[in-house]
Amino acid sequence: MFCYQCQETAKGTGCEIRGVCGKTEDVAKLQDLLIYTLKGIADIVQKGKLEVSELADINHELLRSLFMTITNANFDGDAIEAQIRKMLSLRDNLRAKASVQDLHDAAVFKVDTREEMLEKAAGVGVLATKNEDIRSLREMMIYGLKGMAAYSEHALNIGKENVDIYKFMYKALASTLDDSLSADDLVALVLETGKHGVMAMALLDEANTSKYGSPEISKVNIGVRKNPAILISGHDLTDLEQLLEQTKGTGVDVYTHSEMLPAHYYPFFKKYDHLAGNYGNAWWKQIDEFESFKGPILFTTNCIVPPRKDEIRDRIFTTGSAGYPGSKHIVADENGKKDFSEIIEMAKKLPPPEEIESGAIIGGFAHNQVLALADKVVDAVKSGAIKKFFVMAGCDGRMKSREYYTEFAKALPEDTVILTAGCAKYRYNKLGLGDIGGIPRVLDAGQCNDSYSLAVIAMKLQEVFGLDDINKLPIAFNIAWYEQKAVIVLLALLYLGIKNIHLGPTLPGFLSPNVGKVLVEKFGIAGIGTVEDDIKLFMEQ
Ligand code: FSO
Ligand code: SF4
Repeated sequence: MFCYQCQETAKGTGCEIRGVCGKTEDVAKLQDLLIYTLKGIADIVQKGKLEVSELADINHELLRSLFMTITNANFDGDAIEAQIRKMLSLRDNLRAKASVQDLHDAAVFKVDTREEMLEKAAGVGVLATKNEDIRSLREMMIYGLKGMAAYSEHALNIGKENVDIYKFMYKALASTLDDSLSADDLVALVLETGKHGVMAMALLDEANTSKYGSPEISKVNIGVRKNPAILISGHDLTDLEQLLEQTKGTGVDVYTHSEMLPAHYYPFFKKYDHLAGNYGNAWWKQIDEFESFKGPILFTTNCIVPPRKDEIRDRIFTTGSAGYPGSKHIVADENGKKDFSEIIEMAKKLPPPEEIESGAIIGGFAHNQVLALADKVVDAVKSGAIKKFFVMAGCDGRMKSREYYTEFAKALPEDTVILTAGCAKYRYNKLGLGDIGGIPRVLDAGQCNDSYSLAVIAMKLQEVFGLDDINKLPIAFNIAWYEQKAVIVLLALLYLGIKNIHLGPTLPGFLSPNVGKVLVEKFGIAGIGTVEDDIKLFMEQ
């Protein structure tokens, strides 16, 4: 196996025996074959000039397939094998209908057994592209597509989709099979990926706010009550809605976990009294926190950490693109309805969660809420009360070097404000950093996709201050990344013209030296240094 798609990749260069995330060699290979199958479908769509708006089933399964291969989403080899079979059958039907000539092997290969799949996968993974720069660009694009697919799937679950996103996905996937494309062609496609990332995030923002209202300043309890409870993790708000409806009046409370925390900011969810609070911290702390939670856990997406004990695995349920071998997977019926009764019955028999923290945290600073406070914010900047904003969005992770972000937040001058989104926030959202004239010093916009909100805020401030360049704003970008949704967020920010982004705790292993050089020269991308040096550098910029 070879996988280097996330920040925790072995030695910073690639996992070759087993994933640091816990992904087995077989699962890694099956994921590679699934991606290869998608490339084959894209080849048929592109060469056959097929009308993408007429491919609804395939479009939706394309999102699902890409999402299943995101870091920490699906560890279940059987589920991935089943998805390969489904996509091969869709591919073969499409090919029969389209009758296109000169198709790539990805569009015609045949496999039958799991052994044949694994054998085929060995020759079509990341390392099949020999030139390291071309490989780097192809993979960066694919990782961007994975992030884009995740956001598009959440929007689709709310009934919103954009055919231009699917069209681009086919174009980009097919381009990774085309050996005639130069590095420059691929750089252009990578930037186009960012453009479509903005579209996907805007679509999801529209879907979320049209269904659940605009996030507003909210206080979220981080302590516990005395009732038995279910913990819901991941990013899908429609799953949360269904769970809350089904637990109404059962005596079972629901707590959010990790990236589900921002659900509390939406007006729609405030009517559920049994939505009791947020339990725990970023994804990687689940090993201990699931133990003390006591009740069942529902994963709607990543990030799953392979549980150390069977007892915990048996309390884990997955749905959507998530999966874990031995944990029960809940499938939607043809109307998208999911039956969570087994989880609710399990919760009733288990003890209530054990308290690990108490008090409350504040969030809900997505674009609408911040723009409602725009006068106050602009005044604070003009008067010098706020010197600088720091966008510290992205992900958290296990590496010790991520302590940098807590130290950085603590060391920032008191006239600065942190704009955050994603699970990166858990490194500094409980530090009690105070406020500036009533504006909290940590403004949480929401999930990682709500980084879009931060870009909207920046663009609005650019307009208010009458600046010709977004980079002249007093905003610095110090982003933490982990998995592929962060890749699409980064590409989206680059597309929006944002320069000098610092990316850590380490630069991606999938950047070849030459591709890394392009990012540095064209966009001023940099890594992180020491807290002291970086703060000095940012404040002088
Ligand atoms: Fe985090 Fe995991 Fe949201 Fe990611 S929980 S790391 S970028 O899945 O998606 O921020
Ligand atoms: Fe390694 Fe990350 Fe790939 Fe897992 S997702 S196998 S940790 S590079």
